[in-house]
Amino acid sequence: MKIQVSTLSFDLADHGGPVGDLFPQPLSAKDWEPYILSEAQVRDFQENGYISGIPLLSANQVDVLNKELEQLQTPGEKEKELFFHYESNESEDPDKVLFHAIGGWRITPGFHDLIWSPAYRMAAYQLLGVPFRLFHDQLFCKPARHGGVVAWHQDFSYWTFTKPMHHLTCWIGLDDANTENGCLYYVPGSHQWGLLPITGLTGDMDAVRGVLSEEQVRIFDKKVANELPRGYASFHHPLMMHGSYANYSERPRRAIVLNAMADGTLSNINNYERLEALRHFPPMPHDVALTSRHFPLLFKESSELESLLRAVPKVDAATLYPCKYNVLSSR
Ligand SMILES: O=C(O)CCC(=O)C(=O)O
Ligand SMILES: [Fe+2]
Repeated sequence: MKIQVSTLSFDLADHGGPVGDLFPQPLSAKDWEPYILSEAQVRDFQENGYISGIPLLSANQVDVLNKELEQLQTPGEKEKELFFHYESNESEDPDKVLFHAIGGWRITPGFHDLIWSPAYRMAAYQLLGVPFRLFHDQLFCKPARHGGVVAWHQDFSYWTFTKPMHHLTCWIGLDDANTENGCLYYVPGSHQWGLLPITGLTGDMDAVRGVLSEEQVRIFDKKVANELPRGYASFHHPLMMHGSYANYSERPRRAIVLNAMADGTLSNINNYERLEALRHFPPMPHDVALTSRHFPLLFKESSELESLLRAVPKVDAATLYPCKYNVLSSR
């Protein structure tokens, strides 16, 4: 990958834009058009809480990222300090492995520039409905044969150190993912269940059932497998119920996840009980907007894009991201 910036910072968070040419950037409003989600896709997201089958990476981009992933899985001491979270094996099952790391975008150029992917940015803008920032990225990698689970959860249950709830997750496959190698599953419509408590991420797959109503358990059984070819993505709502089973297959199942938040999202850290989990995160003073270089602005409504943005289908943000979760998260 060609690096455009003459001197690269060791911490790529110092660069508030792409540092290479892996993700060519639109030069005019017209160049954004191929990435616009249809009216029907936006409606599906609003109704079901997720959409899938979005092409995001070319074969070459996947190869570059998988190469860089090798570096992220064997980082030097100094590189490791840049991660907000790093577990080479977070699985609670001693016979399984789940690599989980947050902050890879600060370390290698490909993962850094991925957050600037135009396909990602246009879709995320339409599904959030407003200008947004990177919240953080997450690598979830399951090796062949003994890859661990990611238990059923809602992302926002882990994110109540921010407010209000106006976030979006993008899951991107770095391998073909299907039911054999531990693809993600969704429960359509579960984004309307309200905020549920944390029941664990890497232990008992089904722990969340203990906090669901009978009706929810019934709907839960209508889960759908999010099978995707590598380079394709799904997007889900911060209250969407999702999880992935073990990988017993002969293939790895690697994924990079991008989490975005509306520009103007505030820290709610004084109301957060799991401060230990944030010990490597940047300072986030309570009630102050998260605007530092660790949370780069990825999409703004510039004058150049104005007429295009008026025309693109967008979610009804007030319905989809109701402010009551602001109150709930301050309990
Ligand atoms: O990759 C997985 O299995 C889990 C991903 C996840 O929890 C997410 O995308 O929010
Ligand atoms: Fe998640």
